[in-house]
Amino acid sequence: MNHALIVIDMQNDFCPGGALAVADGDQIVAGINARMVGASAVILTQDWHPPRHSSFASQHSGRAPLEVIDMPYGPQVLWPDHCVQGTAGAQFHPDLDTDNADLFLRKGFRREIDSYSAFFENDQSTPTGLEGYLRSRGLTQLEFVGLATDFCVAWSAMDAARLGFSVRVLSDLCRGIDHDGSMAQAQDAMRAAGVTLV
Ligand code: VGL
Ligand code: ZN
Repeated sequence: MNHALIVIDMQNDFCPGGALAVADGDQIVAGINARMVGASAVILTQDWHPPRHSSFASQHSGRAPLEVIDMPYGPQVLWPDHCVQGTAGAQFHPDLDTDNADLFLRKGFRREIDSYSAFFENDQSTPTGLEGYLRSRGLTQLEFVGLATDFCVAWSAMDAARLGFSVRVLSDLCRGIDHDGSMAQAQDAMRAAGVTLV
């Protein structure tokens, strides 16, 4: 077995009570902890935005969260301020077993560009370095869990498949935002990209 468990954005702001809460986001923590046992590597990602990040609706006058704007790198959904570096909302859910992590990967730290995927920023070309880490450790089979299914999990899983990794998304251990049909769309897109939804 050489599979890596990649846990996407299990942070307070994506859990009930957080700034960008995903329904029942906290319900998957125990299952994710259990899944860490038996993985060859555990990687935890963290959405990690500077204050006044360009994905925040608050930075665009007259715009509200969930509206879509055109950025130089393509369309961008606007979000409430969330996962600001150093804040409580950016911390992992307190019950997440972070002691098992081999690697913490932070993303979305450049003000001018968002990064849903753990592999590339939203221009789909600026790498985060995760691909090199996995390849140099010989990790070819990836399991994705976490938040949110239809954004950061889906974008990460599709990039991984495009890069040639064998990719499974464990749906029971993910929860989605599901805005405007985004959940069904993400599931179709993941399947089309060669991702196995379990
Ligand atoms: C996410 C929206 C904005 C996610 C992160 O983790 O899915 N979604 N930032
Ligand atoms: Zn974000």
